[in-house]
Amino acid sequence: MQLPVGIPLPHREALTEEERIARARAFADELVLRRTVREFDPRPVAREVIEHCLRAAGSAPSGANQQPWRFVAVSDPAIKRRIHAGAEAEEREFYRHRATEEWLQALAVLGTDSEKPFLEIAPWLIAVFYERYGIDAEGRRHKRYYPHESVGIATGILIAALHRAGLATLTHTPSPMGFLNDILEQPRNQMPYLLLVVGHATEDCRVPDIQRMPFDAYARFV
Ligand code: IYR
Repeated sequence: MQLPVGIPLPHREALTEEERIARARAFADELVLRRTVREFDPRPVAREVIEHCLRAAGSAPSGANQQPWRFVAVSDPAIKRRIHAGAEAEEREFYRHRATEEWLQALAVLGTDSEKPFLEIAPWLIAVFYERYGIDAEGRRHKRYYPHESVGIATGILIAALHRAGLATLTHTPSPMGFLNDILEQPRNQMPYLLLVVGHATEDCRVPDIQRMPFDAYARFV
């Protein structure tokens, strides 16, 4: 197939099969060490690190190349305080009223509750949004294609990049997250997708005693 438009592929890497296997193994070996962390240290992280990780995230493939992701990286203590208050208000509702008994039971292994002190302690919060629709100069709305999938992929790359940079992350999903639009002054065509908490784990950080599925339980070859 000859594409009717386009430029020659700008980059490819010539590896031997051996090098390829070694790289694939090393990447997996590194990523499986990632653990979601809920006990963060206040130690700061340079903005440049966050910028590079966001650059990696922005390389994601997206529906019709519309790149519907928007990221707001927050280190301002006053804004973090407001996000903390907004998230805990929703979480209190969740744990007291919204969550079903079955949901609370599924969460028991994580030991979570509505208290989210890490939202002020961690040096960075990255609010992830997806564009529901674009708005052109005439104010017309334009549909975005596969925004959830596109932003999910970008967020996965972001988490991998942050891990590679030696940082701990927590994918936090207070629900609903409309308070993020208000606090961060993001327009209404942007839907909050996830709040990523980023920083260093505390010295004595503990994590839930949970395991990953065995490989054969989630992948097969035909
Ligand atoms: N958003 C709540 C509850 C929660 C829900 C799921 I699904 C999790 O995997 C973890 C927590 C909270 O952050 O506590």
